[in-house]
Amino acid sequence: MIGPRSRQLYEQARRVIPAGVNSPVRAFGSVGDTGPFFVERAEGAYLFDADGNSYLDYVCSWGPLLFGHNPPGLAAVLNRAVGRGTSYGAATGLEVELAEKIALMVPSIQMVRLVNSGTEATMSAVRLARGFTARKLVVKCEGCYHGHGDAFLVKAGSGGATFGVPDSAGVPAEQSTLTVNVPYNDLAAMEAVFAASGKEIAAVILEPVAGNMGVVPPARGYLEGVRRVTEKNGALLIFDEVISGFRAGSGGVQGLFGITPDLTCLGKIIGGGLPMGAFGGRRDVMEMISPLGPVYQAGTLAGNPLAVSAGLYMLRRIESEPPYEKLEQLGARLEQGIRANIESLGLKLTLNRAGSVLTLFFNPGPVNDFTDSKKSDTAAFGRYFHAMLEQGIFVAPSQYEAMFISAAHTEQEIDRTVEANRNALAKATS
Ligand code: HOZ
Repeated sequence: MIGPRSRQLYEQARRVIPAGVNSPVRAFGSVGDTGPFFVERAEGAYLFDADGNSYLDYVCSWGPLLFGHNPPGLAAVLNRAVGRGTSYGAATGLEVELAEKIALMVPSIQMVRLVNSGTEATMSAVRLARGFTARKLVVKCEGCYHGHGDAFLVKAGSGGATFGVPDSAGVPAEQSTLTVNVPYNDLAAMEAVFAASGKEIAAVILEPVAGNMGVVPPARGYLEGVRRVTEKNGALLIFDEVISGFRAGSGGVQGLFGITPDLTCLGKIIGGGLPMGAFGGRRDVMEMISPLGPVYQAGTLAGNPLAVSAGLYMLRRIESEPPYEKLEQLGARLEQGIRANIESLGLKLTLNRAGSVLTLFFNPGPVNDFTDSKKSDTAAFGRYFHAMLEQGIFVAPSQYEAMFISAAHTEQEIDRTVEANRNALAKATS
């Protein structure tokens, strides 16, 4: 399915870009050696590559495209914004409107800073937590991924898990010792870390629904328990809702579960497909940021008017046309179809779903943490990935990622996906 033009671009790309890609998982490296297809354009639920192939897209730019590619009206919004200049390095009314909307929609956010990516958001949130608490340690969960800041590349999910380098070279050992890892969904382990080092822990950061070891929802009571233990010990709780923010619901996972973290990291959907992240939360904590307080954080392109315009488009559309019921229906339909395929083929695979994100693990399961997730048969996943691609369906090229459904997907496309899934499973497991 990887056509001659894509192959040629890949050859060219590899000469000037490491592995030919600007983000590791895109290289398709863990699912074989074909190299990736190269995208030319996208519309609705579809990607079109340089060879004229189309793909029903379940990567959706890894999450931002809640309403699909090039949703109606966004191009006009961006064209108007371009006409007013692409970057000012100065404050705008648009930023105020976006910040007010975020604060209205995300329950825990009283103040928010806009940055350029989810990685910037998590790095800044951790610095802020350390500055606020005057403590050093950060607790994260094995297999959670919080971008590529040094503090997080210890037992990291996503590309780290995909390529078997969860602990990155280039992160000084001294830095790694400040990050404490615990298994996801294991409250006893979290409590034990606090019992041992509670006075040194600045923050716990976690994905309230994990999405980067594949999708792993929180066990009943887990998030509530983490909230309790952090509060009791004076540590901040940081929810990384870069994936789940505005996807799990307009208030993210925290809105669904009624849990109030101290800080929240956002990205993806708030940029509407343009580069943007944000971190926000308690007013007393956020007021520690420069120039109000001593914690430094800045950015030339932060609050960029194009990204902010795209973000406002997304949040306004969420308000006027909430997509969550439809996304849940599509997610449930896909889940039922895949489960029926697994059963009729007599396979032992695990499907985890949280609303419009899901992962099919080549693993009998259950998958509740990174140890479980890593038991997956990644070779079989690679065969499955290519068998889906041959049928014109693009799922993430890694076992340790999520499938994203957008509101541009339809029931017919879900049904086509279920049929392709059956063929691909039969092929991948024979
Ligand atoms: N680390 C991202 C997925 N969790 C991949 C980003 C990309 O390749 O665009």
